[in-house]
Amino acid sequence: MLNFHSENLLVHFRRIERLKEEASRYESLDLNQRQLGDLELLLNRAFYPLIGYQNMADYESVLDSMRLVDGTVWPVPVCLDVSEKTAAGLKPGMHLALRDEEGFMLAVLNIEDVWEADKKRHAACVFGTDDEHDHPGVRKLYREVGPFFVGGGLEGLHLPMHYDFSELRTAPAETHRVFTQRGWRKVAGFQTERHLHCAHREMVLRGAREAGANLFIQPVVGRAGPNDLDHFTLVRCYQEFIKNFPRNMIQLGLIPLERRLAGPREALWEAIIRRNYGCSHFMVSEDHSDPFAGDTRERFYPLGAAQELVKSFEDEIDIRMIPLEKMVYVEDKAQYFPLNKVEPGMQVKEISSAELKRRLEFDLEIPEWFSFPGVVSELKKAYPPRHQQGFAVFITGLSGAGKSTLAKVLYVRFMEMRDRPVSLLDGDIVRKNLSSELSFSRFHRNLNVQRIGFVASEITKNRGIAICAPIAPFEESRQTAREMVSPYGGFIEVFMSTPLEICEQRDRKGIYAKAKAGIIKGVTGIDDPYEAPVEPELSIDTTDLTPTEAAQEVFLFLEEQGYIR
Ligand code: PPS
Repeated sequence: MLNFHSENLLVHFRRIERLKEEASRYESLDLNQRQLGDLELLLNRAFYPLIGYQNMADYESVLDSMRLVDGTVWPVPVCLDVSEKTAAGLKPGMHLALRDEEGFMLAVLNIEDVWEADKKRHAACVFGTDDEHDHPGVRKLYREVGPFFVGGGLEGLHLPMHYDFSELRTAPAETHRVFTQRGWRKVAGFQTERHLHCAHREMVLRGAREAGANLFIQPVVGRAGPNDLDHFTLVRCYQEFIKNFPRNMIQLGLIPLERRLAGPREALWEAIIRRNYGCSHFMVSEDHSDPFAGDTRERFYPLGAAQELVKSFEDEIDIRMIPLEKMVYVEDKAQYFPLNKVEPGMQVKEISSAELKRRLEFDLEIPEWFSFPGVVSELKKAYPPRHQQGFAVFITGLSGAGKSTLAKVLYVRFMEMRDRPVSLLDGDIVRKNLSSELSFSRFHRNLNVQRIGFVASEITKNRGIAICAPIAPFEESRQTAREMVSPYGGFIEVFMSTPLEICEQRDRKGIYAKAKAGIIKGVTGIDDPYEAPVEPELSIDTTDLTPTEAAQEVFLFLEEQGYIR
């Protein structure tokens, strides 16, 4: 059990002042989000009994036997990873100041070992394969984790700071206190990172009741980044979810754990961590921490292996395993049943997450047997129906193909509708304001289109309409723009396919004449390429179309797709 004399690894304030003074002579490292999660769990003692990053001997022992050198069960390495360059400047006996992304010093690492990791061996031991194509956890280890590891004890100055949901980010010492205050002798920990609905309520309630335990729902969440829309929605949904339980039997807490997806080993590790938070039981599903859990692919680890491993260590790690059973809704009984108790002839109903998303997008019914009104209302706020989402109309084509004219007609018509804010990012406007220093080289054109994509994605995120009308001659940057906008709303690529001869005849700005006279070089369509879009949502040739007719094609498409009504 947690030793309350060391409920965290933070040092006394006089020692903090001393360390701050000395830190100017230390090497320094800014931790990324993944590393900050590990540091927080070391400092707040969720990783008890670790008092710092594992040294080489403990690391090797963890790989080989799932134990520290002293015999304590510990199945997953916790080391600080650094680049080759950083490692070259570090030696045993030195101190390393660990800082957050803003450079604020959080801890000092007293270095014991620095070594180059044998990642293949690491992967084979922890994940059961060294092939990155087989396992996303291995891919992450190879690609995102630094090649050198550093081990040593920690002196903490501050816990990493959080500005969102801070009241839910309870440390182990606090959860111990809460459980004791409430008189909870038995507490079952439940870890999740998904949206939770009625089936999950039935599943965790059933597990907790069988063990006679209260519930500690502890979702895994990272630090909120600027583009992290879903993180806020998830936590709001959890807050709504727990309202549907009997009173005084459920507690919600967030944990900044960077999951490795190491299947059974990870389940055992997570059980140890929950014990440190004060849980007496931990709920384990048959595919717990499997990299392919929750999708349609075959699981990487044998079903039930995680439950068996945790069960076999129950006494030693001092926490009981509760096997979780998948629950399904049986329509004729109007009730949830464990999957293995469903009899032939029973009508089972399910809604996949893809189907749920579709229903949200098209504003369709989400039945009460599936989810709770509070959860659905939070989801609706985050995933509004298409007619309330933002979108970008991205018009691309040669100079003179009719982009600006179409953009202007769309602009006034959207303004007339008055249901969403509208921004016009015409090629000329952008070139004057956002990209005034750029030339027409391939690199600069791509950069220009990328900037337009960024602005359009911000507008879309805030549920506005962005009308973009650059030439955008290259597929690569059009694709980048699509990727930036799509997470937040629709991206409608409109290819103005008006032939070059027609554009040349129009030549309103005279650029084709100048190009032919050799006054300007690198004009798109003349001596610079235009790559036609591969799969645009719409192709419009304005040779024989009026601007109103061209706009009507766009409106029909938007209506059909549900963006306007
Ligand atoms: S790009 O390729 O998307 O970055 O171009 P864009 O920002 O849309 O700018 C196109 C307008 O700039 C004028 N212009 C040129 N176009 C093409 N090639 C060269 N070399 C060039 N030099 C200046 C041109 O008038 C474009 O305006 P539109 O409205 O498209 O006719």
